This record gives sequence, C-alpha cells and structure tokens, in this order.
Amino acid sequence: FLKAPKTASIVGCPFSGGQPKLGVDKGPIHLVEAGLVNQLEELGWNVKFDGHHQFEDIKFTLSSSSVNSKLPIASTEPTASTPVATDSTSNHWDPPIGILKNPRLVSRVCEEVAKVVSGHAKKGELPVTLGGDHSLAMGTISGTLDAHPDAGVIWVDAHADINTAATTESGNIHGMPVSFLMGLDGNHQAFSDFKNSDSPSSETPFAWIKPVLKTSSIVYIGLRDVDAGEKKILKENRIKAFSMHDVDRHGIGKVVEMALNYLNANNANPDKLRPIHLSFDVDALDPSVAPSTGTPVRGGLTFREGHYICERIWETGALVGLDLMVSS
Ligand code: B3U
Ligand code: MN
Ligand code: MN
Repeated sequence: FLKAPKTASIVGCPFSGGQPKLGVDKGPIHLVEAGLVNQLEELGWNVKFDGHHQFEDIKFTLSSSSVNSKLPIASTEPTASTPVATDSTSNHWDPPIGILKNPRLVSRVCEEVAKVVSGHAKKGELPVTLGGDHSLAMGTISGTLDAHPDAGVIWVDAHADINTAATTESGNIHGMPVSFLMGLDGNHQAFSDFKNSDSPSSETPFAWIKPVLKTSSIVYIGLRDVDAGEKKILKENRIKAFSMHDVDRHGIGKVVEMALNYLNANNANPDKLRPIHLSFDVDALDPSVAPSTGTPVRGGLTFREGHYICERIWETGALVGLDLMVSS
C-alpha cells in the first residue's frame, strides 16, 4: 500500500553547472513566475515553496577553500563581496577532472538536492524539482531512493544521460547522471586516478553517491540522440528503453503501459505498488513544443504525448518524485 502524496514541495534549482550554456538556470524562475504554484493549487494540491536554492554557500566554500591558492589564479579572485563566476563558465576553483567540467560544484549541489528531496519524500510530500540541467537528477533520484528504496524511475528524454567518465565526449555532467546513480565502471577509475590534494574541497567528487539504481529499475521514453558509447552501455546492461521509433510504432498509450508493466514486473516488493520517480527532461518534447532547451533534437514528443505520460503516471497513484528539467 502506497499513500499518494497530497502536498507538492517545489525544489527550485536554477543550476546549470552540468553543461556550458547560459540561461539553462533560468527555467525554474520562469516556471514559478508564470504561475506554477497557483496552477498546482487549482488542481487541488497543497503547495510548499519557499524560494529557489541558490547554492551560494557551496560556491563560496569551494571558491574560498585554502587549496585554492595552489590552483591557476584568475585575474580577479572571488571574495565574499565579489560574486563568483556563474556556474556555466569554468571556475578556476573547480578545474576539470579529466574532461569532466565543474565536478566539485555539480557533486556538492546534487548532494544538497538529495538531502532536500529525501527530506520532503520522508514527510510524505511529492518533491517537484525544477531544473536547471539534468545533472541534478543525481540528487533527486538519490533522494527518492533514500526515502523509497524500491522505487523505479521513468526517464523521459531525447538523451540517455548514461555516459561515464570513460565514454563522455563532451565532459558535460548532464550527460552522465544515470551512470553515477548505477555505479557503472568508468567513473571509479577517473576518480581513483585523481588525488585529493588537487581538490579545493579535499573530497573526491561524487563519492557520496550510493550506486542504488539497478539497471532493471529504469525505463527510458523518447530517446533519439544517444552516443555510441551509451548505446553499448544500454545494450550490455539490457536497460529498457523506448525510443521515438517505439513511440511511432506502438503509440504513446501502449509505450507507457509497457514501461509501467516492466517496472512492476521487476518490483522487489510485489505486494506493494511500486513507487515511481518521473524524471522529465523537456528536450524529450519536440522543439516546436519546447524550443527553450540547451539541446533541442528534432522528432520529439508532441504536446499531448508529453502530457499523457505525466497524466498516466499520476493516475497510477504511485508517483513519489518528479523532476522537470527545463533545459537539457
Ligand atoms: N550525449 C551527449 C549530449 C547530451 C546529453 N544530454 C544532453 N546532451 N542534453 C553528452 O554530452 O553526453
Ligand atoms: Mn537529460
Ligand atoms: Mn536531454
């Protein structure tokens, strides 16, 4: 028996450090300004929202760390009174590890998001995380699985976001969250070569993530831009994925039914409805519907198909976590 939440807690995350494009962090702000809270209330939800997370404390701690002085010096040192560079540009206090960009910042931000999401979920609320880029899902899904260890994930996206440090060609961590959540090979190696002394935060990024997401606990819908290395990972791990080709072939109604059946067939707790976390990347939608994303890909879901996925998952009564990643 699963008690469906009646209170939605908005976790506003205007964060874009998982990829380089400016503006990706504006999504949550625009959604709230456009009246999201009111609209949810009109649908009968209790809504909690007490402002967006700015993660300034994290940026400040990282930028003012003592090891900082050993790193290449930027022309202007950030201090308490001068704002640090935005998270979309490379920060001298968070140099790349291998080609991974902003690893310490992304790690710390996701760690904080995980705590916030898990806190809401444990109170029986529905955490609704507004991003920002999809690296944030390392936080949201860690948080959901902390509160509901048997939860399954439906990942709606044009991309698989399952690159590892060994396969990523871009070094953008928004293309990698699923691999970290699963603890796939290729990430450990990158960080075991990395010496803590190089890190301003004297910690290994992403070491906090428990690899709790089983390869059989996720289903993708909407894929159409998957890297060669990612295809190999999906195939080798037999990860369930419905591409746009499958949506064309079966129709969205049948695809969502197959996705739900797959997760329920792999339910570790068959007497209980399996909790579901929906991670929705707006670039799953066709660019004619959702042009404001960092990485538009033609041939995506229609307005109705996107809505239908959300409506049907809600109808199950099993939704315990929701991400709306407004960009990439
Ligand atoms: N797979 C590519 C591109 C990408 C992933 N997610 C988005 N773009 N939004 C990468 O960079 O890993
Ligand atoms: Mn994504
Ligand atoms: Mn995407």
